[in-house]
This record gives sequence, structure tokens and C-alpha cells, in this order.
Amino acid sequence: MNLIFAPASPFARKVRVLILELGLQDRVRLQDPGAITPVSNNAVLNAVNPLGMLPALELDNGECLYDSPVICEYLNHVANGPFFPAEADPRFRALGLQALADGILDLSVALRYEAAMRPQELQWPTWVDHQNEKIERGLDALETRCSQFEASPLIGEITVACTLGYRDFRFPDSDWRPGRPALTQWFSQIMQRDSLASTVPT
Ligand SMILES: N[C@@H](CCC(=O)N[C@@H](CS)C(=O)NCC(=O)O)C(=O)O
Repeated sequence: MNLIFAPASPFARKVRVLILELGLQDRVRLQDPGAITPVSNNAVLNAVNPLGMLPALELDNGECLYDSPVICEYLNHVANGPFFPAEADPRFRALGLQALADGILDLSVALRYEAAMRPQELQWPTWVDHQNEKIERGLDALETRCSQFEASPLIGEITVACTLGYRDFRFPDSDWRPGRPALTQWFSQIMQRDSLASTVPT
């Protein structure tokens, strides 16, 4: 298999963490196609994902999977892993937590593009404020749910860790920790896992 990724992409990091957790390193090659933005046109990526977004996973039979939740579930299936429970209650709790953390990531990545790429005169402060409010509410929801996080992480917890890591990486001036002591403590603990410690974006 071939994973098209970018070192700074938090969605690709989710997949890389799963690969390490599942011991699939020898079965998945990593391919960095170069800079990807919403206004770039990358032929390598467009050939496998018409949406032009990464991560994308090329399978050995030539088919391609995206986006990160689909890729993660596929890899978990291949390795018969524990990250997507089969039973309904834990499954939908895990998927729901993944959706919440992915949602915070979507908003954060959009804000990053806005700040880093959109010409200053086209920026829209009202939009920025509303996306930041959504992120704050999402982080508060994580703080509230933190006491129910699984001791042995599922896809939800892995996604939360990658989301908080992306906040630290791209938004160091907007620290999510103040007022969120449970999440702060949980994050410092989960970051001791090799899969997360070895994929911190730089
Ligand atoms: N829902 C997607 C989101 C992927 C995503 O936003 N990827 C970013 C890189 S972190 C991207 O490809 N951006 C290029 C674009 O927006 O065109 C997933 O979970 O994989």
C-alpha cells in the first residue's frame, strides 16, 4: 500500500499513528507529494483523489481510499485491530468522538489556510471569529467528555490527540490548556505512546 501524506497534515498523522499502532509499517509506503493547499494542483494527488486532498491510500489492487476515517477503518480491518469496535455502543461512541475531533481539525485547518494563504484584504474577521468560537466549544466538549475516554485508546482518542497536537503546532499563541485541566492531563499521558511521540509535527 502507498500512503500519500504530508508531514504537517494532522489527518495524515491520524493514519500514520494507526499504522504504527497496528504494526503495518512494512506494508505501507509513505509518499510526500510536496506542498498541498486548497489552491494547489498536485498531479500525483489528483490522480488518486479527485478531491485533491490528503491523506489518500493507494491499495495494492490499484484502488484508492480517502478520507482519513475511511483509511483508518480500512487499516484497522486489514490488521484486525481494536480501534473500531464492532459492538454498537462503543463503536458509535468512538466514531462520535472521532467526528468531534475531526470537526475541530477541519475548522483549524481552514483557519490556518485563511491566515497563511488568503490575501489580507480578502480576510473576513466575522468568519474567523465564528470558526474560533466553534473550536472553543468543541474543545470544551472534549474537556467534558475526557473522563469517559477509553483507557486503551480507540480511533476517537487517537484523533483527539492528533487534534490537540495540531492546535499546539499551528496555534501556539492560542493555548487550549487553560480551563481544561482534565484534557491537559490526559494529553500529556497519551503523548507517551511511541506512535504519537514519534509523529509530532515539526
Ligand atoms: N476530511 C479529510 C480532510 C483532509 C484535509 O483537509 N486535508 C488537507 C491537508 S491537512 C488538504 O488536503 N488540504 C488541501 C485542500 O483543502 O485542498 C480527512 O479526514 O482526510
